[in-house]
Amino acid sequence: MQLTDYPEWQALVDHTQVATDNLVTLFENDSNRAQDMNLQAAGLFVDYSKNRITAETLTLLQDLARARNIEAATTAMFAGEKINTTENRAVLHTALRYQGSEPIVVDEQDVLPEVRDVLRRMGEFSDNIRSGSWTGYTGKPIKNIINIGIGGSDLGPVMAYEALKHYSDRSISVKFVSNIDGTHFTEAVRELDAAETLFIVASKTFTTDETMTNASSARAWLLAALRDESAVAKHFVAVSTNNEKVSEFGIDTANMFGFWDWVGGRYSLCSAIGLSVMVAIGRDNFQAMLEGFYAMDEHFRTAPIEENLPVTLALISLWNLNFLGAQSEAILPYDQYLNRFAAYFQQGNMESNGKSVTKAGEPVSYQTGPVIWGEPGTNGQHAFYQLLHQGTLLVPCDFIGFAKPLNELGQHHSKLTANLLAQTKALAFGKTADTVRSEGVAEDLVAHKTFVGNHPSNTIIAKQLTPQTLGALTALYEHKIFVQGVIWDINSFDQWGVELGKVLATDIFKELTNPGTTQQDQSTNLLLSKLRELK
Ligand code: G6Q
Repeated sequence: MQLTDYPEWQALVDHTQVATDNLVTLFENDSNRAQDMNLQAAGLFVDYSKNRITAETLTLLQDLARARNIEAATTAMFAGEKINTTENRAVLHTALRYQGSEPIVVDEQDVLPEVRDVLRRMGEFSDNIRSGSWTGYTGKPIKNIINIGIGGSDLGPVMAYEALKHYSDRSISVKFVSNIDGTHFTEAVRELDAAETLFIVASKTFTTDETMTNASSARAWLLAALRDESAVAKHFVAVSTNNEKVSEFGIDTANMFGFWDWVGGRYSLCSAIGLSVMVAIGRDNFQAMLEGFYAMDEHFRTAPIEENLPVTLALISLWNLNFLGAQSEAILPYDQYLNRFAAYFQQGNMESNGKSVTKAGEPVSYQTGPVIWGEPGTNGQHAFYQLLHQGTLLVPCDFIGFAKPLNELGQHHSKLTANLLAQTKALAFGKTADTVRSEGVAEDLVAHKTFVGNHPSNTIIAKQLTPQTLGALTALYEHKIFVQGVIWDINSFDQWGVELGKVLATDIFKELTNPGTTQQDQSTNLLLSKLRELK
């Protein structure tokens, strides 16, 4: 049965027709609304009262979640069942941060001993780099780490490195090279001494063209400076599941950190893919981050649907997307350190839930994953918030803020927080034409200065941005994506949609480097000839 044929879905359709109340009215009619519409877990407090929902909306959404067996699906994921059906793989990123003592079995084998062994080796490696006991080919300690990876092997480490920079060792610079554009690599190494630089080549498959191309250029750059093949072993380590390819590249597998096919790229931050982050912040802080993830995992796994934070945020988001017509969601962290958080979940969400067939391969008849975007506050306020307040699109927003700043500086933090709260308030409650008029605004400007309000948002607050908080926050969004995927009956853990472009690029590359050897379409031919002409 298609999701839209479920009576629980129909009940929500009917409810949409009656639930026309505006946020102003919803708050006026219920003085306990804010008190009733919040949840806390793993150090995060979430106010979801500024959504166009009532208690009944939530109940109907929870009924839908139950009808889609969300609890059984969650149990299956945590138990290592092969829920990634198109690739026949378990989905066990939760095992990477599991702090308990029960075994987690995949293909009749407990995965935890290996998980913990890799973490221990990562810890030793990080200690050695940070203490200077790992030296480069010329005997100098390593001062620069460059992570070469893309997609899931880049965005997570970048996000977490930026988020936890406050906790990092500033005597080591950490950079990330992902783009196949040679500019990315060239600019990253521009002022670096090869003798002090170590490359972490992070690639699950060790076949990704961007990463292999950048890694080859890194090798050539290093050898141009150090002029001895044996230097590679002191300046390259690999994070991968592919021993053979790592050896082929010339990296000693003793310097390889493994992970497993049950770790999806965009869910791999807690695996060895996080090695650059561990080097930057040290093993204890990395462990604290894992504990934060685990705290949210445990909440998600055990809390009843009504009190479950990832489930609640997933359901409210689903309401906005499937019933109120939203097509995107903005993630707006009011913390400069979270400047890559929205970009991280742009991949996390869009690659997971940007699907249009069900698990059985049937076309869906409802909207699935939204466009995810966002920038840290307050920058966005001077850029795109105009559209949020007065545009024609409905864009639900998540605001994220902290009670205590990591960098105390005059009144900056109070001003930052005031802006966060002011934006959620302005979006929800707006400003009526009458109020504008009462301020003496000329009649021809009244419409321009009116804010209709009624824009939904969640506000997520924590005490301070710590490794634990980041872990909990990240797991919250991961599980939100999972819940929506289950309800939409799609496979959130494959990404076939990225394949076609890769194949076509290989063919076009041939044409670019060897004209006349392939058949292209008219438009591509014209663009190729224009590019040749302009070269
Ligand atoms: C993420 C995707 C994708 C992947 C990259 C890099 O879930 O699978 O973003 O992480 O394509 O792949 P490799 O790690 O294999 O280089």
